Amino acid sequence: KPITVRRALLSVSDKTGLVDLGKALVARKVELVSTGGTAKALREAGLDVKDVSDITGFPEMMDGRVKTLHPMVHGGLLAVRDNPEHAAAMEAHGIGAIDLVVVNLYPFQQTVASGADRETVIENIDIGGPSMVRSAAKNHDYVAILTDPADYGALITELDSSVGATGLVFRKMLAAKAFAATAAYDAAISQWFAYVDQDQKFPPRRAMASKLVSTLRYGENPHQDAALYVPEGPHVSGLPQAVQVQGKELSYNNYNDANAALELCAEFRDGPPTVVIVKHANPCGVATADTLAEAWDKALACDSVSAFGGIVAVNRPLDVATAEAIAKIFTEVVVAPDASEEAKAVFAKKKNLRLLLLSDGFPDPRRKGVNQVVIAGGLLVQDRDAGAVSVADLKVVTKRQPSEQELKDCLFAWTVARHVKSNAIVYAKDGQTAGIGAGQMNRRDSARIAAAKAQEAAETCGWAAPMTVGSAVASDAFFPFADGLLSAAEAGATAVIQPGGSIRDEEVIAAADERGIAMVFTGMRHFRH
Ligand code: 93A
Repeated sequence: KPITVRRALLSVSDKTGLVDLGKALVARKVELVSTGGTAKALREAGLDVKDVSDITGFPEMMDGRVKTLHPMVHGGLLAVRDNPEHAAAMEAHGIGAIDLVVVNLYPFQQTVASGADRETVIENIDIGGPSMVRSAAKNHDYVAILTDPADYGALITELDSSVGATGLVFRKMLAAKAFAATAAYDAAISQWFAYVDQDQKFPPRRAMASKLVSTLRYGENPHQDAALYVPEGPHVSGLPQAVQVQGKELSYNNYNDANAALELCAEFRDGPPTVVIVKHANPCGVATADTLAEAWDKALACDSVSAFGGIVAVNRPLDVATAEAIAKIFTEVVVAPDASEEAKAVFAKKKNLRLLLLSDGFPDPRRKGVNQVVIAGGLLVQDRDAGAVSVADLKVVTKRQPSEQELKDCLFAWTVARHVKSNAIVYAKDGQTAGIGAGQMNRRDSARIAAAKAQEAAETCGWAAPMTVGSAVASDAFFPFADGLLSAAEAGATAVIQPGGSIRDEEVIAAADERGIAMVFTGMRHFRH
């Protein structure tokens, strides 16, 4: 059913596009009714506007808390016009129909994000706005509800294509969007009350409202539909923001891998130049050096086979030398805090390579947050793994103390290992991963794979010995048996970092002592399944 738009109620906090919309409506013979600030803005643009207070017969009162909460407004929004009783009630009380509502709400989320005091936050809980949005959306058979300035253009197109009326399909689409907007708004308010205002901790909150950003070409596989959402609400400030500078549209797997690269690289955000190469959400090479270009060479050396088609993250603005080196192999995505014009020019020749620049740099790797995993019958929610140990927390359990260099290598390997799928074994030497074993069902296999990869790297690079010789090895969880440690010793590792806590710790320590290995316990494990 087309509904001719004769009267519009406008009440907006975000006045973007308001005047243009008002003008377009007036030009189409639509009568405008508005609340205080909105009416003022329209009048200043020379438009004729009626005040809501003239319709309700009440002034806006109580600091604006009560302005549109009135039967003259909600009757005009909710009346089922084809229902004789509703029509009679409108007639009896002189309620005029409202055909179009344009509302956006008090900026609650922005007020919270600005660090405003409690009173200001509470005052920015919009009551009248969501009420109008919900009334109009419920009655979408008759009323069109605009909650997003981005839709103003579409409304005018709609009016012009159906002689000043809106169609049901259009109104239904707007109603769906309107309820999503009020739901997200209320979720933000409820989260603020539950977690910010009360400083509540566990259980981790699940109800993070999210908004659709885009539908993706497909999911992990071409037969799966997929979409990207971003969270809304008071917890989202501080999340990383990236701008895609060039390249094809990001795929589902690209997002997932780029995320893994970003999270690992964030560990080194205050460190020396660092390059992370990720493949299938696991790092296949990580290195720090004096320059990014050098770090790239070292990271690539770890597993140049896997790096093909990889995702790269760097912790410094991308320079031309590094860009040229990266461009030599097929790379899906590069994540960087910035890039020089020359580096961008190098990538510009690679049409498919996606370059993501982080507008606010890398996020705090220890920031609070939640992880969610969907299981067959529900949703598992946990705090993100923000735990960390400092050098002071490490306990040397072997006869031999690690040297300063070994300790450095241990911590580097440990940092990488927490970003590797369990069971994770990482060999490292001189700020460079030597071999990474990921995702095996037993720790000994991960250790063997990591050593085998280091061996392969040595053959590819023409080194006399694999880098595992004289390396440090990290294990994301304790060695349940001595075999994992023995396999590390065989590969030439001289230092071990692991959580400890196995009932066979004594056995593992004895095996290390027998081989002159220095071992430290962290007391904290980093499973990642
Ligand atoms: O304080 S309210 O919850 N009470 C109301 O009756 C009411 N009516 C509209 N907030 C209310 N609004 C909101 O005022 C709208 O959602 C909009 O965000 C804002 C527009 O006010 P103004 O036109 O004065 O700028």
